[in-house]
Amino acid sequence: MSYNASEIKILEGLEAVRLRPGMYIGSTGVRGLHHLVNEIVDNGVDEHLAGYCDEIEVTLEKNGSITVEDNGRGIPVDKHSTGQSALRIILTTLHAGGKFDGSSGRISGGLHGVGAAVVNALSKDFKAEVFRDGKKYLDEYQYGNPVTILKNGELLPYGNTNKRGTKINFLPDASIFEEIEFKPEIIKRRLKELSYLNKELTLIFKDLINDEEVTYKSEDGIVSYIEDLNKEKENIIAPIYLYGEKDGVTVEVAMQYTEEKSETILSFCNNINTHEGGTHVSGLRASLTRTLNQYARELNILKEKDENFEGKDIRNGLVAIISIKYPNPEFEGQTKTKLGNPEARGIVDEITTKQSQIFFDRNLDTLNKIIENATESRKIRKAEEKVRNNLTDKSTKLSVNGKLASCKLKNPKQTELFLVEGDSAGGSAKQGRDRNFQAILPLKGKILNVERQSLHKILDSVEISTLISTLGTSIGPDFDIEKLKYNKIIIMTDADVDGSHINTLLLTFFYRHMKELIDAGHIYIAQPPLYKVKIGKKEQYVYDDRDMDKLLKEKKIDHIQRYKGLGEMNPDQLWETTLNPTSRVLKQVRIDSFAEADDVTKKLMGSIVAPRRDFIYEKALSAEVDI
Ligand code: 0RA
Repeated sequence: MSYNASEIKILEGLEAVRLRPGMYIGSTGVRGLHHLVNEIVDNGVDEHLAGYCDEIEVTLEKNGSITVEDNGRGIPVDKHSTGQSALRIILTTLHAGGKFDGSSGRISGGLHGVGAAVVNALSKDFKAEVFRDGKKYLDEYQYGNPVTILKNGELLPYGNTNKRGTKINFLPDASIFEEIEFKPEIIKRRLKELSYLNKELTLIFKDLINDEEVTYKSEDGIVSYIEDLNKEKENIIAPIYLYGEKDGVTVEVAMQYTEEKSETILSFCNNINTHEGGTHVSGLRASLTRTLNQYARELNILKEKDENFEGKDIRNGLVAIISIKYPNPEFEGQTKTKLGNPEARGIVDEITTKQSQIFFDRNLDTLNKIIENATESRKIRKAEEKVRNNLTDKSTKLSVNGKLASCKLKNPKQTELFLVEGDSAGGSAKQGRDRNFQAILPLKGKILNVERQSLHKILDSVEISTLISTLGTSIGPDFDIEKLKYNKIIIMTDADVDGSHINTLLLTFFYRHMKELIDAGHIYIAQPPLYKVKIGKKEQYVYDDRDMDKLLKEKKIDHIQRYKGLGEMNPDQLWETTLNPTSRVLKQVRIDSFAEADDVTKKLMGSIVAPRRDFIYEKALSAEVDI
C-alpha cells in the first residue's frame, strides 16, 4: 500500500491519540471508557439540535462492544475537496468534529469535544455504517487503521436502504484501557439526563448482555428533571418553567423551592453539565435577586427602612436547572466545566427576568410563598451570623486540638491529612504513617449528619469544628480554598456498613459546605485491602471482591485472612497497604452527575428513612466512589 502525504498525516494524528489517550478522553479508567460512548452519542445529539434526528439507540452488544445508531442525516460520504470520502476524513482526522465550517461545528459535545476519530483511534474494531440518499455505506477500521479500501478516494455503497442516519459500532482496545467492561448504569444515567435536556429526543438503551431495554423520552424536559430531583423532598411550590430565545441562544430554566436549607443549581450549556457554573448561572442568580427584591418592595413586604434580601436568602431551598443552547461556548475552570462567555450572563438575565415577571404577575400565590421563604431565610441567616461571630472566638481555641497528629512539612502542596474512623485505627495510623508529610485526624464514631442541619448546628459539633480548623479553610462565606493546609484529604474507614456511613457523612459535609475541595480534586477515599491471601509462600493483599473471585478461580490459595477493620492491621501493614503512596489504592472523589450526588445525599441523609439502609448497604458492597 502506498500512502499519499495527507494519509500519512492522518495516521500520525490518530497515533498521537493512542500515545496519550488521557489528553483526549481524560483518563483510561472507567470514566474515559464511558467517555467514548458519550462522544458518539453527542454526535447524534448535535444532529438532533440541528433539527434532523429524533431518536438515538445505544446497544451494549453481547461481545461487549457498543453500537450507537441515530436517524440523522448520516455522516456525509461524498468526496471532500482533499479528494477523499468525507466519512473517511471525519473518522481519521482529529478535531474535524464532523462539520467543515471552520469551527469545531459541535453544538453539544463531551469533555473535549474530540469526536469520532478519537473513539476510532482507541478501538480494536470500529465500524461506521451510513444510510443516506437511499444507499448504505460501510467503513471499517482496526486500531484506527482503515480496513475498507476506497476506490479512488471514494467510498462505494454496498446496497440500498430506506433508512437514514449513522450507525457506529466499536470495541475499545483492551491494551489502552484499564478495563473495557461498560457499565449499564453509567450509560443509562447519561441517556436519562440527555432526555431531560432534549425533550423531543428519544433515547433507547438496549443491553443484550443483561437482557434489558429502556426508553428515555421526557415530555416535560427539565421540569421532569426537577420533579425527579425533588420527589422525596417537601416542596413549597410547584415547579416553575421559564423559556426564551435571543440572538440564537435558547434559555430554559426550571425551578422549585423545597424545605431544604441549601441551594442546588444544576447548569448545562449545550447538554454539558457545567459543574463549576459560569456566566449563565450568574445571570440567573442576578435576575432572581433583583426581580424578587423588586416584587417584595412593590408588595410592601420590604418596607422602606428594610434592607434588600441577599442573593442567598432568595436561593435558600431553591432547586433549579438552567439549560442553555449557546453557539460558541467557551469553557474555563479547573475541570473546564465553567461557562466563560460574558454575553451569556446578560442574555440569561434578560430572558429570566422577563419570563419570571410574566409568570409571577399571573401567579401571585407562588410569588408570595417565595418571598415568605426568603424572609424566613434572612431571619435564620442573621441569627447564624451572630452565632458565627461567637464561634470565631471558639474556633481559635479549638485549633489547638489534641487529637490531630500533625506532620512536619508545612507546605500544603506536599501534605496529606487522613481522616480516620475511631481512636484505635487512628493509633495504628499515627504509628504507621510517614510523619514528614502525613497528618492523622481521628474522628469519633458517627459525625453529625449535616444534611438537615443549619450552619450553626453544624458548627456546634466538636468533630466538625475540629475538622474545619484542621483544614484551615474556614466555612460558609469565609471559606477560602487558598488557606487549605493539605493537598490530599483522605478518608480512611473500615470496609463495612458503618465505615461506609461515615464516608457518606463526610462526603455530604464536603459536598454541602466545601464543594470546592471536591471540584479541585482534594478529596480521596483510601481503599484498605479486604483480604490477605497466601499462595505458597507468597503473601498478597486483595482490595476488592471482584479481584478475590478472580483469584479464587485462577490460583490455589493456601490461606485467606479477611480484614474486618483497619484496627486489625498493625502499623507496618497499614503503612504498606493503605498509607504508602507507592503501594496504596486511593480513589479520588469526583462528582459525575450532580443530580445523582444530590439524590444520594438526600437518600442517605434526608428525612425519609426507608430507602436509606438499602442504599448504604449497596454502596458498602460496591467500590464505586464517584458520587
Ligand atoms: C458532518 C456533516 C453533516 C452531518 C454530520 C457530519 C453527522 C455526523 C454524525 C456522527 C454521528 N451521527 C452523525 N450524523 C451526522 C451534515 C450533512 C448534510 O449536510 O447533509
